[in-house]
Amino acid sequence: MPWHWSLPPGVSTYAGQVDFIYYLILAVTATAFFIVEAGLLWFVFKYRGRPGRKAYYTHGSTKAEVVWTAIPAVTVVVIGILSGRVWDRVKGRDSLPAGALEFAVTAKQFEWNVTHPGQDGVLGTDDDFTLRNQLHLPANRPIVVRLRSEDVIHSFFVPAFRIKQDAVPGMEIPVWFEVTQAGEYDLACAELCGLGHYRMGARVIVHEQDEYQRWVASQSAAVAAR
Ligand SMILES: [Cu+2]
Repeated sequence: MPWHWSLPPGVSTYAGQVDFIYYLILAVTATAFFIVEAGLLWFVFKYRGRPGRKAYYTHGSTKAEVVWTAIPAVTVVVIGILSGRVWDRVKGRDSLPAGALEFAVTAKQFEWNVTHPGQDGVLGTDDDFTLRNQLHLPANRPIVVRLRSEDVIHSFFVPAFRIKQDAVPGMEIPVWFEVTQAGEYDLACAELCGLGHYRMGARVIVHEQDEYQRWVASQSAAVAAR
């Protein structure tokens, strides 16, 4: 992928909301950064050492303290409320969409094993098949990934979908997303999990719906022939 300053294009239904929070926080922190640095430089200049100037002691200003406490407090509460809504949609207790197509993803040092639901679209049946480092799914349909780990903590991260979730040994953690655009995307491990962490990547191949059906049929035929 070509290198960019900005985020990779977001291709999930909630990518826009996640990006809004990201850019809002970036704008707030960038504004604070430039104001603080400008103030610092101004004070360094204004109160520089000059002949005959004596040190001056002050107990500060209650008014200034109230202002510089209130503004960040209000800002943090507003960001908290706005991001809470996005969090609820993406990771909330009841956020899993009904009728989603389910996949089982098991992480281990240093690969992703993806069990696809097969032609019946149901996980845990005979026509399921497992691929290493490949996740094939249809666009414009809610997807649930049931995430597990066989050894240490890993993290399922698809930047283009704006989703990241730890895979924790002993737990099955569901993750949902819906992709709006067919294409190939990177799945990376986002939790330092050992010496091979850097190469723990996989491809997510998002098909159009009818193309996905054809692809599953061809895979199932291959499984049946074995
Ligand atoms: Cu890992």
